[in-house]
Amino acid sequence: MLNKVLIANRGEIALRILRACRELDIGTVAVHSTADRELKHVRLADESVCIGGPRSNESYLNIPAIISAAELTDASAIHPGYGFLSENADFAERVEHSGFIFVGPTAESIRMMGDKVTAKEVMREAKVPCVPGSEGALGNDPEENKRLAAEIGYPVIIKASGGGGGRGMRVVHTEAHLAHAIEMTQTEAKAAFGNAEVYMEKYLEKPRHIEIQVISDGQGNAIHLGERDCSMQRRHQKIIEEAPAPGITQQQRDEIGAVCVAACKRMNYRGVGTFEFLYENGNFYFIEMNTRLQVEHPVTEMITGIDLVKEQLRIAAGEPLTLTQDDIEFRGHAVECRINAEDPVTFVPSPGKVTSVHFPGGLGVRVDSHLYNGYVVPPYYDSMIGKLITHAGNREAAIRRMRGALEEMAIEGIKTNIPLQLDLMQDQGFMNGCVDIHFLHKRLGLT
Ligand code: MV4
Repeated sequence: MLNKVLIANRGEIALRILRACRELDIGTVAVHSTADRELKHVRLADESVCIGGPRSNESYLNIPAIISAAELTDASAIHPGYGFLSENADFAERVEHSGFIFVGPTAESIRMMGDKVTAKEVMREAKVPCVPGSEGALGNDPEENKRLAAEIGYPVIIKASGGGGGRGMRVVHTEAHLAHAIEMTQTEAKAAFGNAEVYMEKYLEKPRHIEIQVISDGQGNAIHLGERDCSMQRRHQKIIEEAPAPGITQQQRDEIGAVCVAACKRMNYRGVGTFEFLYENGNFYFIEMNTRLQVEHPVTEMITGIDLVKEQLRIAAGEPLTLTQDDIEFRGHAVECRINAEDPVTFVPSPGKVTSVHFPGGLGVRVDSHLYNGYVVPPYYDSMIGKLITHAGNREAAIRRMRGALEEMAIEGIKTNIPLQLDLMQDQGFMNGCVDIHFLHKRLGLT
C-alpha cells in the first residue's frame, strides 16, 4: 500500500479522501491556503502545509507549491480530488516526473479525454455510441460546413474541442447563422483554451444527463458500477444526482456498461472514470469522459457498497482490481442533494460564519461535509459545503428519507439551498422521475 498521501484539495472531498486513507492505514498530508487553516481535514491530517494565499491560483492551483509540499513531507502519492488540478495533464506529468504517484489516470489519458475531438474519435473507434456529428474538427470551408449541418439536420451545436462541462458551445438553428457561430466559437475557444478547434453535433433538445462509473486498473481489468442520473442542474452545476437512473433497465445498464468497460480496456485506462452520455428516446449518446473522482460518487457507493476512493488508492499503489463484474450488485436507490452556501432563490453565494450546525442521521442517511459549529465559509471557493445522501429500498423511499433528512438538517449563520432542495423533493415532476436537463430552468420560472 501507499505510505503517505498528500491531499491536493479542500473541503468535503479532502475530508472524504482523508477518511479513506485512514481506513487503509495510509498517512495523510493536508495542504491548504491561508484562508483554509481551520478546515476540518487540516486538523485531522497527520501533517499539514500552507501552500499559499487564499486565491486558488496562489494555492490549490499552484503546482510548484504542491510538489514542494510533497517533497518536504516525503509523501509517496498525491490525490487531486475533483476540480482544481484533477484533470490537468501537465500536473499529473509533473507529479510523476518528481517521483510521486498521481492518484488518477496517466497524463496521456487525461490529455486525450481533455481534447473532446480526440476523445470522441477514441470512443467512436471503441464502438461507444456518440452524438451524430462531424468526424473530427471542422474545417474552414463554409460550404462544406453547411453541407454537413444540413446532413446532420438543424438544430446543430458547435462545441470547442478544448471546452467541456458547458464551456465553449453554441446552438445553431438555421443555415444563416452557421458560419458566424462557427467563427465566434473558434475565436472564443482560442482565447479561453488556446485551441481554436471546434466540432459539430446534432443538438438534442430534451436529453437527460446519464453517466456511467467505471473502475479500471491499467493492467487489463475493468468494471462498471452502473449509472447516475444528473439531469437536475442549473447552469451546468448539478444539484441533485441519483442512482440508478429512473427507467433504465438492467439490460440497458449491462449493455452500455459493457461498452464503457471495453473502451477502458482498449485505452488501457487506469483509475476511476465517468462516461457522460446524453440520453434521449431510449438511446445513449456519448459526450465526454471525466478522468477524475466525481462529486456525486457517493450515490454509486451507496447502491454498490464499493468505496471508490479506496479503489483509487489501491490502483495507485499498483494493485490489480480484485472486483469482477459479477461481484457488482445494485441494491436499492440513492439520492444526493448538494448543499450550497447560497441564497435559495437568487443563488448568490453566502459565505460567513456557521453559528450552528445539526446534521441529520439514521438508517440510510449519509452526510459528506466538512462543516462544524463556528466554521467560517470563505468567499474564495465553490459554494458547495456538503452533500446529503440517502439510500433506501426504492426511489420513493429514498426521496422520503431525503425529505426527512433535509427537514432535520439545520445550518445557521449562512444561507443555504436547503429550502430549494426541500421544494424539489416534493415536486411532482421530480417525483415522477425522468426529468430532462432543462427541468430546473423551467421550474424556476425562466423561459
Ligand atoms: C449537448 C447538448 C445537446 N446536444 N450536446 C453541456 C455540457 C457539456 N458536457 C455538454 N453539454 C450539452 N451538450 C448535444 N449534441 C446539451 C448540453 C447541455 C447539458 C448537458 C448535460 C447537462 C446539462 C446540460 C445543460 C445544458 C446543455
